[in-house]
Order: sequence, then C-alpha cells, then structure tokens
Amino acid sequence: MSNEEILLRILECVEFGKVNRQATYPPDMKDQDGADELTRLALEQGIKPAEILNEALIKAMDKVGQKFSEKKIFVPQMLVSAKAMNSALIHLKPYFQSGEVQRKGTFIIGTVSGDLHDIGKNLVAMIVEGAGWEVIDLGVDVNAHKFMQAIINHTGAVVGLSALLTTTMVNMKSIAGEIKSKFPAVNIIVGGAPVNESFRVEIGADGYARDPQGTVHYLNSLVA
Ligand code: B1M
Repeated sequence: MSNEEILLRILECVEFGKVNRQATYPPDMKDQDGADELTRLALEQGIKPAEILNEALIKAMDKVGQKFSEKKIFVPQMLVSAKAMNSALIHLKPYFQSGEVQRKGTFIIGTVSGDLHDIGKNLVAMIVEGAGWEVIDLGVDVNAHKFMQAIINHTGAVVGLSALLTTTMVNMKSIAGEIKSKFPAVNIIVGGAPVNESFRVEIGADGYARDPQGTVHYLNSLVA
C-alpha cells in the first residue's frame, strides 16, 4: 500500500469509526484493519507522526464535525470516531515524548466545566510534554476549585484551559477570574476551536494558542 493509501484508509477508519480489525462496527468494514492496525503500519512504513496526525486524523475529525453539523450523523457516530482516533493516537504518543530529563516547567491542563471533549486537550498535553514540560492533566469537566488545588500542589505552574463548545467557553471566564483573584501571578493560556485572541483578551487570560505548537511556543517564551 502506498503512503497516500494508508493515510486515506486511516482517515476513513476515523471518519466511520472503525477502531480495529476485531470491531464489528461499521458492518461494511467488518474484517478490515482499523485505525489501530493502520496507524501502526503507517509508522512502520516511515510515515511521520505529524503527517498521520494532520493529514489523516485531524482531517477525519473535521469531516465528522461537518457531518454532525449537517445532521447526517449523530452523537453515537461521533463517539465511535473519537474511539477510533484515540486508538490511533496511542501509537503516536511515544513519538511526541521527549527524552529530556530537565523539565522546562510544569503545565496544568484541563477541559473546563461542562465540557467532555478531550481529544484536542490530550494532543496539546502530549505535544507540550514532548517539548520538555511536565504535564499535569486534570481531565475533562474541570472546575475552578480543581484547577486551584493543582496550582497549590504545583507552585509556579502555567495553567491551560481547553473548551470545544460555545456554551462552555464562557466557563473559562469565571475559572480564569477565580484563578487570577487568588493567584494573580499564575499565567493562563486558553485554546480550543471556539476560542480566539479577542476572547482571550475579554476574559483576562494571558495567552491564546490555536494549536499544540502555539501552546509550546507560548510556554517556551515564558522561560526563554
Ligand atoms: Co462534540 N461538538 N459535542 N463531541 N464534537 C463539536 C465540538 C462540534 C463543533 C460539532 C459540530 O456541531 N460541528 C459541536 C460544538 C458546537 C459549538 O459549540 N459551537 C459539538 C457538540 C454540539 C457536542 C454536543 C453538545 C452534542 C450533543 O450532545 N448534542 C456534545 C457535548 C458534550 C459535552 O462536552 N458536554 C458533544 C459530544 C461529543 C462526543 C463526546 C461524542 C465527542 C467527543 C469525544 C472526546 O473528546 N473524547 C465529540 C466530538 C468527537 C466532536 C468533534 C466531531 C471533534 C472534536 C475533536 O476531537 N476534534 C467536534 C467537531 C470538530 O471539531 N470538527 C465536535 C479534533 C481535535 C484534534 O481538535 O478538539 O479542536 P480540537 O483541538 C485542537 C485545537 O482546538 C487546539 O489544539 C487541538 C489540536 O490541534 N486546542 C487547544 C484544543 N484545546 C486547546 C488548549 C490550548 C491550546 C490549543 O491551550 C490550553
């Protein structure tokens, strides 16, 4: 199989929710390799992890989001796509991890209250860790109290807030406000599909990044 074919097949597996060969869903892909096996194959064939991520996985999720917006698919299909994407990401993780022993600092990250989307947040965590930062991942649906507990436990850490919903990005404002009122020196960076620079300014956060690389750039600028 050519590299292009493998990437296309990974994209289709995530788009249609084919996790691995054993998975019986979707029925018309039964007995075929899934995102799991094909991602392993792609890496064995020397395709770069970043290419797999950008050309197959993220493109597939964009298609899923588009179809959901058009009401062509529903939440259960989004869930199997997320499962397929995660089965691929497991294989990419070691490539994004760094062998550095000396950490540049600590980065606390979580998806804000009410929001259960974690794929983007996990990617940011993985790539920031690979760039030499210790990462404390608080998971999803994280409230101000939990962020502040982590700040107390990790003095000097930078905090990252992720949100994927227009209904939950507003929770960033109260969380950032509470953190800033108790810990004014803590740097807060926000990100996620609906978030932008003007929203960052509006809620009084210190940084905004549209992707993991932007997050690393911001974090490294703090310790430069
Ligand atoms: Co949901 N969902 N979802 N969903 N979902 C979206 C976000 C949506 C845009 C789909 C659509 O309508 N087109 C829409 C939001 C609309 C809006 O608010 N404007 C939506 C909706 C409506 C919902 C529900 C409300 C649906 C419902 O129940 N009726 C529901 C809400 C549940 C909740 O959170 N309370 C829901 C549920 C779900 C699933 C659970 C089924 C599943 C998530 C599974 C999981 O995460 N484990 C899911 C999925 C998969 C999606 C889409 C299809 C894909 C999200 C994703 O993983 N993208 C999404 C449509 C889309 O994004 N195209 C959609 C890939 C990921 C790599 O990108 O997360 O953007 P992203 O992360 C990027 C950047 O944003 C950035 O870096 C990442 C890597 O490049 N980034 C940061 C992220 N965090 C950052 C933090 C930073 C910096 C950068 O600094 C701290």
